[in-house]
Amino acid sequence: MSILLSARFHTTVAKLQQLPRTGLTEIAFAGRSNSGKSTAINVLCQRRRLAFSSRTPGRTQALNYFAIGPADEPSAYLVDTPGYGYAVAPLSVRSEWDALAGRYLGKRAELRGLVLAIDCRRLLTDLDRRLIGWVGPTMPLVILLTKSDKLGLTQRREAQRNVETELAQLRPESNNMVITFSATGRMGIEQARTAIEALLGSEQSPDETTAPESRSD
Ligand SMILES: Nc1nc2c(ncn2[C@@H]2O[C@H](COP(=O)(O)OP(=O)(O)OP(=O)(O)O)[C@@H](O)[C@H]2O)c(=O)[nH]1
Ligand SMILES: [Mg+2]
Repeated sequence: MSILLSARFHTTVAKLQQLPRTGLTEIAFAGRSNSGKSTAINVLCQRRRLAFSSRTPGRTQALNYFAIGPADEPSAYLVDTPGYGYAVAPLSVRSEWDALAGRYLGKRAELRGLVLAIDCRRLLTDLDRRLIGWVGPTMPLVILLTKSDKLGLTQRREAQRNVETELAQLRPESNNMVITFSATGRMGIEQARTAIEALLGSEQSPDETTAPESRSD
């Protein structure tokens, strides 16, 4: 069973000073407004309304933390971040994004991976490229090509190839994963869970675990 199924709401953070001080690993979900971040969290965690999804862009304005792992002792957090690029958002909202989500994504030491939601019909936009640059070349990145139910098979493959090619240019040194994903069409869900579990370091089953003395690192 995926550890993501243990997810439950933990806290909402509206200011950087409120960030948890537990030191636990965090995996952030980011992307343009309306790209399907909150919906992806819900389907990956198999919970209907864990993260709030909405037709109204800009719905998520704070960082929402979800704890995973044993109920009495969380082992990590998934963090839903506010979307960017909502064209008609007032300037004050945009600078709030920089002050909270932007600084969180660029500076948080606990952040061990970024799940980037990209609408498969829009592909990478300048704001996405800026975010990828902002988190740096060593941040593990999983891209979900969301809403893939909106495209036919040939277009889905094209979209995937397009984004993979661009990522190989943007981050040639890094291991980039691109997943054709759809919450409503139930595509790529297991693949995304496995990728996120790998980011959390929980992918190993006990019999695959290397004995500490035989580790090379
Ligand atoms: N067809 C289709 N629609 C989807 C899918 N995933 C999300 N949506 C729709 O896209 C809209 C936005 O989804 P959200 O999950 O709220 O997007 P978000 O990225 O969290 O948006 P913000 O919080 O505003 O940044 C909603 O109307 C969803 O129902 C999908 O896989 N397929
Ligand atoms: Mg959202």
